[in-house]
Amino acid sequence: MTDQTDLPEDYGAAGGWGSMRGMARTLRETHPTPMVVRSLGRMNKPRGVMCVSCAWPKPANYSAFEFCENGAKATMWELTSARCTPEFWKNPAHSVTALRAWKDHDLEKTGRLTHPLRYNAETDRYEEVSWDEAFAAIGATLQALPRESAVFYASGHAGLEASYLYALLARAYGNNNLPQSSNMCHETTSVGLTKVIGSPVGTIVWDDLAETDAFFFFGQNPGTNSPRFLHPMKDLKDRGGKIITFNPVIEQGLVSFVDPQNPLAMLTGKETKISDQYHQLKAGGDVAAILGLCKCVVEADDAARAAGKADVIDHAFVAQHTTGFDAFIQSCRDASWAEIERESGLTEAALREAGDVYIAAEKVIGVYGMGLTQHTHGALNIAMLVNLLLLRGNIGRPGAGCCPVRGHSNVQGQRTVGIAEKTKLVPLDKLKELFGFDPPTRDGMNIVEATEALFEGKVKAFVSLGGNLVRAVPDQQRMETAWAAQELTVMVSTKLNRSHLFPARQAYILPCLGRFEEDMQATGNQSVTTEDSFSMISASIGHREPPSAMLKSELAIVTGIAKAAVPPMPGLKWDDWTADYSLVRDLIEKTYPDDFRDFNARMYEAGGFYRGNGAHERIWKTPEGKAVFTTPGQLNSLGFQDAPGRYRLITLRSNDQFNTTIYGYSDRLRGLEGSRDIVLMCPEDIDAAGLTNGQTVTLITDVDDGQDRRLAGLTLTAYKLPLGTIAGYYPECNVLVPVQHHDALSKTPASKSVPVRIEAG
Ligand SMILES: Nc1nc2c(c(=O)[nH]1)N[C@H]1C(S)=C(S)[C@@H](COP(=O)(O)OP(=O)(O)OC[C@H]3O[C@@H](n4cnc5c(=O)[nH]c(N)nc54)[C@H](O)[C@@H]3O)O[C@H]1N2
Ligand SMILES: Nc1nc2c(c(=O)[nH]1)N[C@H]1C(S)=C(S)[C@@H](COP(=O)(O)OP(=O)(O)OC[C@H]3O[C@@H](n4cnc5c(=O)[nH]c(N)nc54)[C@H](O)[C@@H]3O)O[C@H]1N2
Ligand SMILES: [Mo]
Repeated sequence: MTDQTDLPEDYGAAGGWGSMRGMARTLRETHPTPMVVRSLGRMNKPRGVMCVSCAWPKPANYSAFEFCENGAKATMWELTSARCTPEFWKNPAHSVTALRAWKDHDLEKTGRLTHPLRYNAETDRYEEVSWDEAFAAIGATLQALPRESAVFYASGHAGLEASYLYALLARAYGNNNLPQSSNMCHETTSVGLTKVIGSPVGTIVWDDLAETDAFFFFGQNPGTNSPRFLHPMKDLKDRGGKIITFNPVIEQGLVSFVDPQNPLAMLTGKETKISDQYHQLKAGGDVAAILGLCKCVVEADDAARAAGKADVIDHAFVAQHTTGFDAFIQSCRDASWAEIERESGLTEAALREAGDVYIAAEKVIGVYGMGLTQHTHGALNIAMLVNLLLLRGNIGRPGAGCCPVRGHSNVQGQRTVGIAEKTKLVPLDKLKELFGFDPPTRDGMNIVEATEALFEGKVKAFVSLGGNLVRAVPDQQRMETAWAAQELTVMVSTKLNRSHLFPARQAYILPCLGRFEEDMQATGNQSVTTEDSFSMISASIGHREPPSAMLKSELAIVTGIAKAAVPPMPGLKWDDWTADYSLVRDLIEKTYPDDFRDFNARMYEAGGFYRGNGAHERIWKTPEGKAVFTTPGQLNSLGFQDAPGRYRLITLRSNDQFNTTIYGYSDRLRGLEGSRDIVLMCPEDIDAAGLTNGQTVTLITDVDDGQDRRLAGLTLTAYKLPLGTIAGYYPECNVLVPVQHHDALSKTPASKSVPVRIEAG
């Protein structure tokens, strides 16, 4: 029998020498071109390059090295000296079908794509094609298709300029089918947060980090996914603040940190303890846990009032700024501690301890990530966190607020400039005025809807501006078949990935420049801009020689497709815009004048310029004109009941990946090395299921919809997890996620609570 106490407890701090070794390993794997250090030195600074990894903001007062372990890995991965040239396909072993047996890691390790490619079904290989031929054929096929049958997907990489024109291309072509990676990610935030505070994005800015008394962390893993966040977290601890974490998995970045940019700390190994309290709740248990915290606040307020002491709830704020308070408070009073304990998996005592910190802190920031958004009732999770913050007026004042940590470096910005399937989010009248055509008024498809339409054979063409959708979406097995059954796939990519291996009848890979590379157009080297998690807009300018003279910028590829797929119109000046991106920024400013005032002038400001956010100023753009308290209809965020033999599967990111890009097999901060084909389960559950640590098992999705979803060949690995919660890696586990298993409100796939069974063998 394996006991919890046998399990490794301490995997070393986040940061520290471990992060150096992690970077060194990627350095060895990628052999990046020399000068990579100079590129790293330019990262996240004015007139430098904005990191291609996550969307964590850049401080205005930057330090010498303003990057992290995983930003460095992402950089080295992009600046690799390896090239995937047309020669690659001439190797007898490299047919598209044969490459399907390769791991994601090995596909991308072939290096940067150098030439535009077209699939040849006869040879089952991609072959070099000229840009002109590719654009002409793509345009002709798109023009021949019914407008609703084409989809224009964007993964959150491309800058605001290319993204704005991409959205314009879709609308000028004739649809609003503009799903984006946030449909799998923070769409729950865009929809759920808007419903309760009238803003689709977080409410804090950089200065709030330095002012706050406490971070309450729900389901976000900064050590791996936003490591530059560790510095403000350490600063908070250094000035005596508190960090309270709710996460089913012990994440080392939330436990301790050694600042790799502090020589003394590195030499002495001085760790900063990060979380004062770590609450390992059940997956899907946040609604109950937060209700418990709110119950503590209500009880403390009652007691304070009875004793004639200062209020604990900010009643003046509640009265002036919110609705729904009475009903919500009643639900706090009605909920029993027994049911809160059962649903959260935490004890009353533990929740009271966390509640005490919340009450004692004058200013609190609520931080969250995929652990809240990727559930069937993910929007309820977010509404609950907002409830907690509203009780003490913790939104819209210095040092307090709501902090969703975004994913891709420009995922938020792409939405800002019109990559949106919902027409209400886009000023269509402005587009008409600026460009002289009638934009389509019917809503387009989000990712789940597009995937379902693909399964039904209704989608005939997919254009992807970045990304690896076949691997990233739910129901991967069905997706592979449906993706390949299309008329046309066009992938704008930097590296080879699994989506390329399921080519449609006509399939193109269009290789683009990365953000570090010079983007020479008729008027010189072009800057691009991105928006981070705090709604700050920054310019980024590449300085390196491109890996191949054949590459085009993302913007030039978008306009190349546009010119071929959309009939010429006087207002559509694709060539002028390609020659000078500042003209595109002028268009963005004209379309969104409040957000982008003096865009071309302000984009080089240190730390970026602030686009503004009503909720930050306590202006609530909800139908009620107020912030909304939400009374929960259930005490967990699940869309299924517990049953014997049914587990809640979390799909995790390792420390050695960026989404579907797998840098390696070291999940250092969890003490897991060497394989991604594993499933983590607590020893008690392993014993109760009659299984043995280390044996091979199969996961089977426990949903009765006629589909057989299973993932075999996983090594069962004893790990410290709550009872009933198990974990495996994303994207491997995507074969197990049913497409209909998504957040009720926003349709974000519920990748953090998939009902599964487990079998030996
Ligand atoms: N290096 C690196 N950086 C990245 C990425 C990457 O893959 N690699 N991806 C980028 C992208 S696109 C995104 S969206 C972000 C994602 O960054 P995060 O939001 O941190 O996403 P995850 O790592 O998927 O999950 C976050 C945490 O949620 C916890 N969790 C799971 N279920 C629950 C639950 O029910 N409740 C609670 N409270 N916690 C739960 C998990 O244990 C995990 O620690 O990171 C971005 N940055
Ligand atoms: N089960 C499960 N599924 C998930 C998640 C989960 O937690 N669990 N997370 C979801 C989330 S949060 C997200 S955001 C999605 C991510 O889904 P995607 O955005 O579709 O996937 P990525 O892995 O980020 O895309 C990687 C590819 O992008 C291309 N690329 C890299 N850099 C560039 C560039 O600069 N330009 C262009 N044009 N292409 C580039 C490369 O070819 C690379 O292979 O996955 C989602 N799927
Ligand atoms: Mo994401």
